[in-house]
Amino acid sequence: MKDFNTDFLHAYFICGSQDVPEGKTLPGIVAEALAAGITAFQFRDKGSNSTLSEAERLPMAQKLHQLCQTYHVPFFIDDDVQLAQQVHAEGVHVGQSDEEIRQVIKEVGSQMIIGYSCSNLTQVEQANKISGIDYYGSGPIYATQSKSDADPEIGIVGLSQLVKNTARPIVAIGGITASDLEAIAKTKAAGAAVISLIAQSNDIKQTVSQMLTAPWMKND
Ligand code: TZP
Ligand code: MG
Repeated sequence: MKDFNTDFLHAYFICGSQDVPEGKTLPGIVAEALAAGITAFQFRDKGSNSTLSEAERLPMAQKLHQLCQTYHVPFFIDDDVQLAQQVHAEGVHVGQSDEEIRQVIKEVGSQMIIGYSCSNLTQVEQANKISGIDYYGSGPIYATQSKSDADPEIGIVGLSQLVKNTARPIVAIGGITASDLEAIAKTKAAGAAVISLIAQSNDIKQTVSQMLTAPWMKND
């Protein structure tokens, strides 16, 4: 059975081999982030800068899932429902152009947490009509270096508009830095999802602590 809690979205770390700075390893960064207290992890390995082959992706996903289990932190797979099933991930996150969301819900919605990217108001309103989605990822708040085909930035104003019209918790994503967290929390978004803020941090413990202590809404 799936177990979803909005608090999972407070400090949501996304990372794949393409995001790892020189001198670090993917399991090393994930272990550091977990020890620092991240509340969810998503394995998102893609693009021309990925250093993993198809064959290496499965054992890496298994290893990262095991690490997450040690910390009782939910493990998500980006896009790849089959890989998520193979490693018994707690969740899967799909975009608008990935496998059709209704199909994903049919296949794994009873076992896995379902995240869905909704970049703008039209997409949120459409998604609100579909049952079985647990949370939405917003459109990029700011410019991002971590996704080459990112949708247009929506800013804090755009995020507020999505939050006001959503039927589900929304995690903010895209170019988020520590100084943005307070404004993001004030929109009543459920949390922040980041790649570079953690992957490129010189002090992961402090970065994650800033994410955890942003004034997120109390969920009780
Ligand atoms: N989806 C929208 S923006 C983005 C994804 C996966 C990348 C976020 O990375 P960063 O480094 O936190 O901007
Ligand atoms: Mg995707």
